[in-house]
Amino acid sequence: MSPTITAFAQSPDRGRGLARDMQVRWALEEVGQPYDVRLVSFSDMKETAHWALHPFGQIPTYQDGDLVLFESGAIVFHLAERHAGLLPDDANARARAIAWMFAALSSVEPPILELANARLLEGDKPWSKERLPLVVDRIRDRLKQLSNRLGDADWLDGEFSAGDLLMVGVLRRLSSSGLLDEYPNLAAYVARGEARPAFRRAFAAQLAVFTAASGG
Ligand code: GTB
Repeated sequence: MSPTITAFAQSPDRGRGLARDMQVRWALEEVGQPYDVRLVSFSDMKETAHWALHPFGQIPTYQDGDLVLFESGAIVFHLAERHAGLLPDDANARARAIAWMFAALSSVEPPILELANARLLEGDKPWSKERLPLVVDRIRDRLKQLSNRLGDADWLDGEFSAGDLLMVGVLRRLSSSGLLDEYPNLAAYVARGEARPAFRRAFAAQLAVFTAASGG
């Protein structure tokens, strides 16, 4: 039986593929693993049945037989460990690719999430205007470092890996901010990720959910 993931029945990103089921879908497509999707509403996610799958009442979740997983990074890692295509065979190269997975989620993503929170949750606070440039500068610091490391390479460490998949997923959150365009090699890196056939299939699948939900 195919694994089942959960995704938003109506994603607030309006089909831009920014919710985290996108990374899981992408990884499943990269490794050629068919999957089912169970769509959940915001209220479904706060029901007892969903708490049993996800301790924070969120998407995505992943169920395969007896195995239930949450956290998109852990799900991508699980898929990368069990299928060929997302982690190199060489032990050292594999360890470095895993380091990039952690880097995406624990070094690059936090300031990006901070900006989303600063805009969405704190935008109306009297101190918000003063704080925003500081938050943006913290993102720029990280992007500059990442841009320096990537240089003119296609991917972060040799062949495309789960590290690139997660990093591109994180950087895509900046697409509408204009910040990525300040680092042309990072913008090109994201575009390379988005051009992968597996990404395009995953993107189309999540967009179809949004289109159907909005009656299109
Ligand atoms: N660390 C977890 C993971 O990586 O799996 C984070 C999971 C998470 O944040 N899930 C969000 C969720 O379920 C959806 S993806 N939220 C509902 C809730 O907490 O009640 C985050 C997300 C949401 C919306 C947009 N957007 O509109 O652009 C982008 C990303």
